[in-house]
Amino acid sequence: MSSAAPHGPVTTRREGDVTLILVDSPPVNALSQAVRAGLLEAVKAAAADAGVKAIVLACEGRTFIAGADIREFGKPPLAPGLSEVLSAIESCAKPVVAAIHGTALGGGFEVALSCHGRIADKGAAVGLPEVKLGIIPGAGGTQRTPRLAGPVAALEMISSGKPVKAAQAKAMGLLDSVASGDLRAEAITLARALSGKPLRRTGELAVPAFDHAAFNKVAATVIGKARGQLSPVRAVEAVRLATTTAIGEGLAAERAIFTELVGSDQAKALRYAFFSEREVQRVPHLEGVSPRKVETVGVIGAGTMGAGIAVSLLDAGLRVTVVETSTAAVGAGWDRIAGLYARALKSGRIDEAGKDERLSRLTVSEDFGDLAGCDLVIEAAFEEMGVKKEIFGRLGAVAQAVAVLATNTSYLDVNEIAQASGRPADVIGLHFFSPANIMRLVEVVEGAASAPDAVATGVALARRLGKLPVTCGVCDGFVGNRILATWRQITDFALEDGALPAEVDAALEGYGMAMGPFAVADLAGLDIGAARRKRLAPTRDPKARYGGTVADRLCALGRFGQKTGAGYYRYVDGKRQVDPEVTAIVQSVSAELGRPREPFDPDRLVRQVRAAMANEGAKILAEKIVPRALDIDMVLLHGYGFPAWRGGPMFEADLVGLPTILADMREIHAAFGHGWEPAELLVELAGSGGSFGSHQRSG
Ligand code: 3H9
Repeated sequence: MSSAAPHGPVTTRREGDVTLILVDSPPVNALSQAVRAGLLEAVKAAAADAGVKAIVLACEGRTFIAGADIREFGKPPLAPGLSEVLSAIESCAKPVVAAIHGTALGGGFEVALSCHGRIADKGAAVGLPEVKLGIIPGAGGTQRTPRLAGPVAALEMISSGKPVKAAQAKAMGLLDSVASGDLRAEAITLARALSGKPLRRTGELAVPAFDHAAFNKVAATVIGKARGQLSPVRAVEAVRLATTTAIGEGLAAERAIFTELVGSDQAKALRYAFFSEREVQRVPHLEGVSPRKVETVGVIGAGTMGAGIAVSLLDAGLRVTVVETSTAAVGAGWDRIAGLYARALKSGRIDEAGKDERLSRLTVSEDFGDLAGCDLVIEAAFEEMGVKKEIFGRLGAVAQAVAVLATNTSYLDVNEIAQASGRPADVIGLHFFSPANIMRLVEVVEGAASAPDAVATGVALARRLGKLPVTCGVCDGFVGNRILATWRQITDFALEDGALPAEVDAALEGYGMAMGPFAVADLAGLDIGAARRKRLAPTRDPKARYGGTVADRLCALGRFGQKTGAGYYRYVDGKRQVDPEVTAIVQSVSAELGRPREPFDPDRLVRQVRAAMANEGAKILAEKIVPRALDIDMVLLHGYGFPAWRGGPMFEADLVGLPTILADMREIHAAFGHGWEPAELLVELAGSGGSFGSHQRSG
């Protein structure tokens, strides 16, 4: 029997003596006001209906409730609040069972936690990802999870924000069962079985005994890793409260922390990052353009980058042909790719069959002609214009007419490379980041002559690889490396003016960067920067301050970073250590350049770096290299370890205020001189009360 009670996105249906409450609010059944109101009404109605013995709560569409409606955050709260809905569910005299498919996240999982039973599909996952949005669970997640899973597991789950799969969630005590067949039917059976028995209300359970030392250890790790981000630290506080206070007090304290955090700049930044990550993939001028078909991809070069790209392509189910220049290089290339899979196997990321299946789709060849049948070819050869032009000349002749030809260059002019192919409309840049099989960012570079469908093909391929494509135009270093080159100069100047590498790294790691710039340089290899300085030397503006003397000196000594055991630091057992030899080099360079060494001011450096990034971003926007400030922010967040909780350099500049950024830029100009003038767009927006966020490319 079925009777529908229409209430916007929430409807009910009777299955005999069980009421099935169905949420249907695409795309992800977020808990908007209408969903909350509908749920409350449906639960109350079923509770009052004498013919109903039990209730099942399920969702239509691709997932169970994915959480609070993030778009409502920052606006005045609308009744009913989620806590009111949950207490109606938990206190209901009839059993309520959550039937979970897809993902039950955040407030969605909190709904499930307030039910008296939980059953999930095999492929489902549950989680409390709130810390990733700069908040903590605000409707009981921090208080109910420890009561089911124990405080240590709850702390790990809440402070990391990582979802857990159904089987693991069952083992942790978060689910009653994993469905073996029809989820809803099994949920109805469970609900009936619970009827007439004392109900297990999560909020009424005692927190199980736990290992206090283990809890403190996890807490210390979380706090140590937070590096300025508030939400994981506050999550520790909230979960700890569950172990020391009664449920009512714990819920109130959790709510207070949630309310405090939801209005914070960090939460605003993380919400912006969440939506921008999705928005960046909508490229306005490519709307409606169909990508070309891609099933077989060629890769030229099987070095570190080429091998990583090949693995990424194989993981996505594509056929891959890698071309190298000699028999020895073919063997080494195969070994490199197989080695990456051996590591994946060892870590349990794939199994033996998965490895074999992937490698069965791989060909490594010495014959350039093998690229003829590829739908798309990615060149990952040596970073030198002569080499690239020679390759694209041959590629233009060999590749089939419909193929897209991509270069993985980090800095070189894609237009010049495209011309060398003789078919520039087919050429784009696909700039992967190392290690290419892990890093999410791909800059999809649109040349002056690139056909829109070639660019759309690059975007579609990157998405298929599970990467985040950011489309941009041609300039030296594109978005990411161009901004990096600018602010790295500021850090180079800092060395000459009184700082030491470890002080600069500590300042920027304190700002939230994943790794300080000199530690990164040691990891990437100082030869990369040296090659760039050499390439740009003929066109370097003699009036502009040069900052590369310390780096040049280190390279001259063969200190190329971690791979040579020494760079800005020395490495003992893989650990970086301050090297007195570098201190001496830095000091002598200052003396040679006649620069007095001043006491290092970390706050000033951070302000300068922040302003320099935003200033270069303003130039990138004005030059129409990307259409929106969010494109720049997503590059920095996903490819350069910029702290997500700051939103990105453009978002942060808007938050700080463009007049302040402009004042910092003027100070930088006064200190470093020619080449450091504030960008025109920054001056204009600061003067007019505008923002980067509202500036959009026109034309
Ligand atoms: C919370 O719950 C707080 C509570 O503790 C306390 C409250 C008092 N709201 O990602 P997709 C949109 S905090 C609004 O591409 P997928 C998204 O913007 C919340 N909108 O799909 C996109 O829109 P568009 C905790 C949302 O299949 C569309 O849905 N929950 C929300 O790749 C499709 O999204 C989370 O943090 C939302 N909550 O992945 C979960 N979620 O099409 C956040 C999504 O216009 N969501 N949208 O671009 C996710 O992780 C993924 O969306 C999910 C699906 C895994 C669910």
